[in-house]
Amino acid sequence: PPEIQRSDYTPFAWLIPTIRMEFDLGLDKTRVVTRLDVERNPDADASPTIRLNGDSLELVSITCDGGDCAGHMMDGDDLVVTLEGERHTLEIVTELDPSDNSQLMGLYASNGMLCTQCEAEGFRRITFFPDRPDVLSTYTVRMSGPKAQFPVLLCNGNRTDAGEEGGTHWAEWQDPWPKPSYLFALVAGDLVARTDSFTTASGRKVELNVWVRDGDLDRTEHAMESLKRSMKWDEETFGREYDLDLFNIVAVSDFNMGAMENKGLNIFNTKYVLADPDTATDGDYDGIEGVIGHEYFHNWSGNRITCRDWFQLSLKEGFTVLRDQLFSQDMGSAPVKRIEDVRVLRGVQFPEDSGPLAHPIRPDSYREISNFYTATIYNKGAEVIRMMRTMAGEERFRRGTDLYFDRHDGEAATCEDFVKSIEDGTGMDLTQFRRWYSQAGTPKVRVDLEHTGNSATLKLSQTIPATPGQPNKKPMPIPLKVALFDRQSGENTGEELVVLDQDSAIFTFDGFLQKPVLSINRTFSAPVSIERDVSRDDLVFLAAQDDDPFARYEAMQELMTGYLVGAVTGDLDDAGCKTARGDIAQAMKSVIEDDRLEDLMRGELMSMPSQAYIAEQMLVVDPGRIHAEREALKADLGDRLASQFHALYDRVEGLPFSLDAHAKGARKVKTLVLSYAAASDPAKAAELAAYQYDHSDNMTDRQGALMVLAGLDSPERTDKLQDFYNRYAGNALVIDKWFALQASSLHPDAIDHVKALRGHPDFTLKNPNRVRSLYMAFAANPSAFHAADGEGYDMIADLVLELDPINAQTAARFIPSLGRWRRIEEGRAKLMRDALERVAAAPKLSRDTFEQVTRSLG
Ligand code: DPP
Ligand code: ZN
Repeated sequence: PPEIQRSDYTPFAWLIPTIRMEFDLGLDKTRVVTRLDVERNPDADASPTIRLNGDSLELVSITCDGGDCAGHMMDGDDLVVTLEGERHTLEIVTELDPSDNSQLMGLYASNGMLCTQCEAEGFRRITFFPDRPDVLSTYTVRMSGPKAQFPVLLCNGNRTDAGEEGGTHWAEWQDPWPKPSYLFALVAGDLVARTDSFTTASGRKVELNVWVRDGDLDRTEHAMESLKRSMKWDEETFGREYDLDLFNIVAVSDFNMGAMENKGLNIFNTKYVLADPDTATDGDYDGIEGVIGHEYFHNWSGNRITCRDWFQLSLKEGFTVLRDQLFSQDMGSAPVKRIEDVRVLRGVQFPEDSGPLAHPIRPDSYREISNFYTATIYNKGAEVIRMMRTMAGEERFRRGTDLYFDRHDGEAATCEDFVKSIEDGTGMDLTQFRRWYSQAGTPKVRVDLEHTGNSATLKLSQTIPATPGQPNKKPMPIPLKVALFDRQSGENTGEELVVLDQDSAIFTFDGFLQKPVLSINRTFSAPVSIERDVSRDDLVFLAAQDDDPFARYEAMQELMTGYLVGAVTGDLDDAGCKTARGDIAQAMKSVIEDDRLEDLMRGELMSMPSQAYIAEQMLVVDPGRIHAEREALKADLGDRLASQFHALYDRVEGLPFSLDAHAKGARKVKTLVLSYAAASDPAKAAELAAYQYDHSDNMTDRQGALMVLAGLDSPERTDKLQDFYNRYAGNALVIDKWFALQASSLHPDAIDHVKALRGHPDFTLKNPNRVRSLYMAFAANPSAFHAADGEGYDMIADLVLELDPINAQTAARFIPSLGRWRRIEEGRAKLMRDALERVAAAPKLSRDTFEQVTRSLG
């Protein structure tokens, strides 16, 4: 398959101002009649033909202006029509089999209902159309089908008419807002709604519905409340008001992504809709609020202003992720949310940026766009915009976004349009900053602090590692929030923002008779990795008293990471290891005993760096060694701090269930205590976890206990896993947790458990949530996945080969775990490559998997 280049962009030769579609719906056969009004685009080079994209489509018929359409031919999957003159009406008939659509792109059947997913290129699986985001049309859609089977018929926009005849009914929907085809959506099925309303700032009363299957209604309250909060927040924070009288959300259980922002008809993975305390964890509640916000915010950043082409994906995704992050920060604990977001960035995006799939947030080429819905486009994209906000300040940044929304409303825009708006609106010069859009790789910032006389000198230098296709990088502006602490008083002289925009720079701070303690990259103001020689004393100091909660967290992480890297590489001898562990225990003790801390934040400070993050600090990694050292540190801390951990557990144990921060914090530290105990005193931990499991009245405590038990070799493990399964049989989302807990467990036989679960009657390759619950969890479980004999790699390769023909998009998502081979010790690296080569050698691969495998071997 060819590579598509960003530089090749040309506007489409035709405009399609209106489109009318008629769907005659059936699970096995749906007939689609599409009428396109096409006219020449005065802003594009004229073309004698119009290319209508198709994918696995059967053309039933085509007419032009009501008559024969002599000049049409198939070119691969596309339909190319020769057209003379200025404007025409094309009518195209296609026939689909939604129940046979296991790719879950286009129109497909899920649990007896029909639904669609069109982003990025699914519309071409419904009808022939210029399926690109810069062709904007107003849609009128008539849908009809058996009323008993599909009592509810939904589409974008407003319902304008409906009727019934015999057992068949129909509805007509009109969306007044021109949109690209990827935002088209349709749903038909037996659904019930939670209904509510929201009145916008200017007085528009909007009907809100969350549609689910009968029986799930009592798990939709949190989703609805999150939606109303999102609508209000976007008015207050970004001045964005909703623009239709109706907003529908539909939950479906078979879905490739988290959710989709189709205009007026968001379609969601059930995972991001359904919640009650008995079945959803605190993390699930937060995830729902964040994703509901995300999709809602797309109504402006994505739908009203969309992307000119898919290279601009971060225009809508980076900005919308930032918007949902800020929303969640405002709804809960801002520092804890920031820490969570940074953890995702470092755990997923940093590895991507240092591996074979590294790409800039605005890529230059792709083969399959589905492969570019990445942590780089989304999360690093959000960080890049966050840096602009940090440099401008909130108020000025808002002037920039106001200008962007004003200037480009109704358009298909580019990342450059966004940056220019921020530049003009804030008055900043972002010429050099634009490099963040074109250069891949996580910058490394070397930091040295020197002290002479009464001044402290901060020396900074940056390097950006080479990435595929980009051997040499230019320096980028890196905004770093800095504070200097007086060692005695524990006070700092105020936070400052320094911007490193050269290869290196020096900043001087006067008024320090003694060398101060440096706190840098506070709130994680730049998505970089900091390299510095910092004493453990300074880290212990910052962990205990930095006034920026993120910096405290960072100091704890650095303390533990520094030790673990030293232990794994052998840079620390036995005596050095011992002192280091003592220092970590001391810092952890102050964290446990600091009564000014909220438990939610305490939990963050108590958390160990992930294995992926530790691995990122080393050039070549032995996953087995990292795992062993990390577990040993856990056991050591569990031992040394046993009485503090137990006191903490006892303090929070009796707190009644609620969703407030206090109670959430209690639940978080309880399970953390269990996991430290599991490493130091497994028998005691099993007993305590079983007790927590039995006495819990909520999923967070129950899942936390079961997570700990799943890693232990104890009779309670078998008991509680069985109990959990029986208790929740038939609840797909909870059974997903049951699979995931076992696949991600620290149990030495986890790999065998996964193999056995593959044959469980509840396992299916047809449902992406279920596939991910077993295999994504497994691929992210370092001790199991990196089994020294390569069995874990083979299991993932087998999965990819089997899943690829069924659901290519989901299959391709497993390739990056194998693509890390260059950073893994030799023995395993070869086995990982072998697994990739076996996939590459398959006779027929999807474009998705082919691209990922090729780049990973490259
Ligand atoms: N639905 C996906 C998201 O919201 C893709 N747009 O990020
Ligand atoms: Zn999005």
